[in-house]
Amino acid sequence: MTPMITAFERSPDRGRGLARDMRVRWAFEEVGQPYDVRLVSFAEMKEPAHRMLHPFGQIPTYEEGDLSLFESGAIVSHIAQRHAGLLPDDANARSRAVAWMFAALNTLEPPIVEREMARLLERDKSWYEERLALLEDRVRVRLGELSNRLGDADWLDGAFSAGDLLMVTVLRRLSSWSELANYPNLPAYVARGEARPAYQRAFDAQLAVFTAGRR
Ligand SMILES: N[C@@H](CCC(=O)N[C@@H](CS)C(=O)NCC(=O)O)C(=O)O
Repeated sequence: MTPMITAFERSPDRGRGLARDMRVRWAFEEVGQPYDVRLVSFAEMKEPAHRMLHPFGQIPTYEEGDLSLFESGAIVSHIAQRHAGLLPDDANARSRAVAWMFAALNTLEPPIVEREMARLLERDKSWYEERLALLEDRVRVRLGELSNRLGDADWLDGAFSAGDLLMVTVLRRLSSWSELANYPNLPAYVARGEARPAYQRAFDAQLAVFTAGRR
């Protein structure tokens, strides 16, 4: 049975691969699993039918047979556990890769998204500049720590894993901020991820949704 995921009918990022279906598409492409996509509008995401799949009324969701999942990390984890290619065979190495998946979503993504949200929603507040400086410092701390750990390695722990897949998608959220360039191994790391053929197929597929919707 072909798994079905949901994605934005009209992605606010105009198909730049920042919506979280991108990481799920990339995981499918890495393991060679075909998938179908159901596009949903913002209104549909808040309808009871969609909330049965996703309690928070968001994308992406995953359906296969009688299994339905939400949370991009849980979906990538499911794909990585069902197929070879995204998690090492060695039990300890596998657990370390899972640790990097959590690090991407729990330690890096929150301050990055917090900064994004402030820029989107709080610009008119009297305290905006002060708060933004604080949020940006928090992101810088994490980038410095990640950069130190990555050093001159290609990937976070040996071979490319689901941990790298999630970390690259999280770091890509910073692409419109020049800060990443201050940690030169990080843009290079992101570029290595983006150069993977599986990434490119996933990117093209989600961009095609946006381009088709413009006609
Ligand atoms: N933690 C969730 C976040 C999901 C999320 O924020 N999805 C966004 C798209 S990237 C969304 O559906 N936004 C629309 C909304 O919240 O109304 C995950 O990783 O799947």
